[in-house]
Amino acid sequence: MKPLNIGMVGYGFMGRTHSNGYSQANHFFDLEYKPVLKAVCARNKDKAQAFADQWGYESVETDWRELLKRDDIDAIDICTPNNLHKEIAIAAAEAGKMVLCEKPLSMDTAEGEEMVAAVEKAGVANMVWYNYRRVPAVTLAKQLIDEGRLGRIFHYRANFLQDWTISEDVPQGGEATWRLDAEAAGSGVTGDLLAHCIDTALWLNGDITDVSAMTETFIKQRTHSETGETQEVKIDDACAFHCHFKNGSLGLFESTRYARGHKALYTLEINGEHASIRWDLHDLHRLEYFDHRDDSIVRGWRSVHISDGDQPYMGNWWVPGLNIGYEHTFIHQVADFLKSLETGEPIEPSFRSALETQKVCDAVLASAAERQWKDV
Ligand code: SOE
Repeated sequence: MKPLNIGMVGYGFMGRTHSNGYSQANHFFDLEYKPVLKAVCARNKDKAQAFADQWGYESVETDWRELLKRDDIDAIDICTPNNLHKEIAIAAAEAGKMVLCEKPLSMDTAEGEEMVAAVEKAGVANMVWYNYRRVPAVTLAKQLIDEGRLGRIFHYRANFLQDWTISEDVPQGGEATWRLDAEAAGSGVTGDLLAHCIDTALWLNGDITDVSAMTETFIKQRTHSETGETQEVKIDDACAFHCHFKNGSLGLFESTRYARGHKALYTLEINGEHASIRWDLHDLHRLEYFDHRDDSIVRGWRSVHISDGDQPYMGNWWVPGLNIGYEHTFIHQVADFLKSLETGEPIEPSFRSALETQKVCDAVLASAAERQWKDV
């Protein structure tokens, strides 16, 4: 087996999902390459060491520039807040490292363009962790659409609903709540949550041509967790937009962190001429499917339990009838990445594809700010 030496920058929630992916992929997938957890890098040495001990990283760095200088690192995995993606990704590409970047690719399109240029100029393998493409039910949805089972698509609808920032006591900034700080995150739910919905939509239903959006910031001031100062909140707490797809269908998207009762409810529904598809992250191993061509006396929504060996990824897991979950999407992404190194076929989403999501996010935010339709 060929080793693939990983240097990971950051060790938060995503650091754990990725590390688990690296540790598990070769147990379940037949692959030539095997990730080796070489180094984890974070400013706080004690915390980085504790993370390294827990997940089996061989060493620790406290400066990502030192990590890039190391000859024993093949791939840099960026799990930092969004404002650091660009600098690290470009330097990593220039150092000849493969670059795996957490979503969203960048703070905005301009940054994303520089990142795409850097990885393409360096000719290094690259990908962005839009993991929901690799939920087996979502991958199956892609297969059904590509087979033409839905026919002409009329509607694409997606939501990503959470409720963890309703209290005004939730601070902004710092390690745990950087997603509320515009300086670190770039935007709020648009870049954090709708970016997932947009990535899946572009993959399943093609390009978005123009958007009309509204955003709201419900809590205007929060305490900064590091400085203790009360500061204006500059992120979008909620965002809704509608849009046209290039294929003529209409899109409707909503995301908020103020939907009491919903923790991470990502849902999507696609309505076509012959059939419709519905999926829900809280029940992620099911794909709902309605086919109008069924015999009318038994026609209705089917809830397909995705656990059989002929459904995407499932042949690599347990036995039919047994579910897998959220963490498996990252294992799939690692397995697909390693396979892409083997075959030379680039993995998706690449930086270039993720840039398309960034363009839609920028158009959405501009549309909301200017109260106007915006072309993507
Ligand atoms: C935010 O709460 C978050 O963790 C996102 O950052 C992730 O991308 C999403 O998958 C789950 O929610």
